[in-house]
Amino acid sequence: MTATSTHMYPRLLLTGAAGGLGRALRPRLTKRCDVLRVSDLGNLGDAGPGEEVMPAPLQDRPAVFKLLEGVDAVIHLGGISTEQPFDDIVQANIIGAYNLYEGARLHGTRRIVFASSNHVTGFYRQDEVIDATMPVRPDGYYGISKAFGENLARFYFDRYGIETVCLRIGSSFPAPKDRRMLATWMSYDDLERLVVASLSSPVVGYSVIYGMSDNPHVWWDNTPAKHIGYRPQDSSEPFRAAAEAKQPTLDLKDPAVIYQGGGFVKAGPF
Ligand code: NAI
Ligand code: 15L
Repeated sequence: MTATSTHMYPRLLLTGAAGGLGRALRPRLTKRCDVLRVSDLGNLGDAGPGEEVMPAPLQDRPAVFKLLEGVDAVIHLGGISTEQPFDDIVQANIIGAYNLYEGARLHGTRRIVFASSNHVTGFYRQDEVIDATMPVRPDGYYGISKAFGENLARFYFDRYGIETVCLRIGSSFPAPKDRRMLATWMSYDDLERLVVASLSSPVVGYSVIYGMSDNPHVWWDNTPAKHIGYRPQDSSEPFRAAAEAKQPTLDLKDPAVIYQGGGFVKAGPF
């Protein structure tokens, strides 16, 4: 917090601001800082009150360094969000993450909230409950790129003291799309709660937390991340009947039903 601002992080950077989660968070985050700098490859529209619009491809190092100038904290959502050919993933998610952390180091950014993914551990089974202290089991190149981002965050904390909360987001959409998402779903309101908790928790160091609502059956135990203070208030339960009607039976031999990563475990080859 500065002498002239009431916000802990006066200037926030939101990458991936033109995407699904970026569009949901943008109006919510403008209220929580003096200036919200929004960035993406896609159409960001005009800058609203308290906003700066700075388009940038994440793989463009000079552009990303510029993006970090004067930034106190980052919500890093930008990048490829599904399983895709490795060469594309490398540019956006691996080189892009390096550029972001290096820019943060150069410009003194203090905290990063990194949109990781449940696909970092997608090859655990749906009949087991895991927590973030267990070894990663990525379910594709996308999951591997998120595991790289988490390791990069760990390194930038250990060496440079830049704090990160890695959000292993489950499925954040307006509603669960299938029966798997009854376990993995996170509402946009809970996403906002999770991001706000990740920014405002006094000491996070390097932390990893699964992003899900208060769903009745879940595969992830967030006990190791209690210090973040995330309290989900929504649940997938009201969507259960519709999801079961859409998908009345499950093929228990289908890898998408066996593993937590769902369809991602069998995506490709490209
Ligand atoms: P999205 O695909 O709608 O948004 C990602 C944004 O990143 C897009 O607007 C895209 O233009 C931008 N982008 C892609 N490549 C870029 C590049 N090279 N340079 C600059 N910008 C680039 O994805 P969504 O759903 O909004 O997810 C946001 C973040 O959260 C992603 O990192 C995703 O991997 C992660 N996540 C999302 C989940 C969800 O359920 N929505 C679940 C788990 C993780
Ligand atoms: C993700 O990481 C993806 O970004 C998102 O599109 C969803 O498919 C989600 O995981 C999921 O696992 O449902």
